[in-house]
Amino acid sequence: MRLHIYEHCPFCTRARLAFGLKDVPVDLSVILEGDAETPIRMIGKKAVPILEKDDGSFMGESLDIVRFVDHLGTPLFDGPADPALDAWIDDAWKPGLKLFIPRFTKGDFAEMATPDAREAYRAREERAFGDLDALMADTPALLAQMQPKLDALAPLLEGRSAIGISDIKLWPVLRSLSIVKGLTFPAPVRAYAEDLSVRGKVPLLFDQAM
Ligand SMILES: N[C@@H](CCC(=O)N[C@@H](CS)C(=O)NCC(=O)O)C(=O)O
Repeated sequence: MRLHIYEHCPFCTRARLAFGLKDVPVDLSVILEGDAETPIRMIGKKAVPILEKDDGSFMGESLDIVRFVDHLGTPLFDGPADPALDAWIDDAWKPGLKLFIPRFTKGDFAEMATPDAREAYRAREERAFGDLDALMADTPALLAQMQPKLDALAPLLEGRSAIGISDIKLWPVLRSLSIVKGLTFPAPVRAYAEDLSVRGKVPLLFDQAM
């Protein structure tokens, strides 16, 4: 099987994490930003992740892919969602985007391997979020908004070992936030993020924090 992704994409990260946690081998293939033809040929629209199955068929939608890989063995993610974690994600998603999206446009990701691809991504995000330089300039206010949310997540993750569908949604948000310099991950949040990175075989982004 082959998973077509952008490396920065939190939805792609859900699928990558599921494959890693399930220990199901999958080849990764990065689509260049600006290449609409490849995803449209596969699923009829420009969106990733896309799973290319061994029978040559394609599947889009991150949570459909997660469900598919989960059911290849004993399901891990079929249990009830964690309402507290889901509420945290809902609360943190929008301010989080404002912090990590402008940084993604400057990051070291294979889908931006050419200047044209990077510009295609920057232009796509600018259409969605407006002036990205203005968002970067707003960093102090956005950090002040996000830090208490990360602090409030700590007690929810303290000693958490069970893995379910809420973790598949939460961890990619934390991975995305790990590119943001100036945010402090409280110890239990950092430990959770590192643990799932190892178990899920997806790197965090602390090494390119900006
Ligand atoms: N509901 C979709 C959302 C996927 C999504 O929005 N992916 C983004 C990348 S992070 C995308 O492909 N955007 C369209 C584009 O590249 O133009 C899913 O969960 O798979």
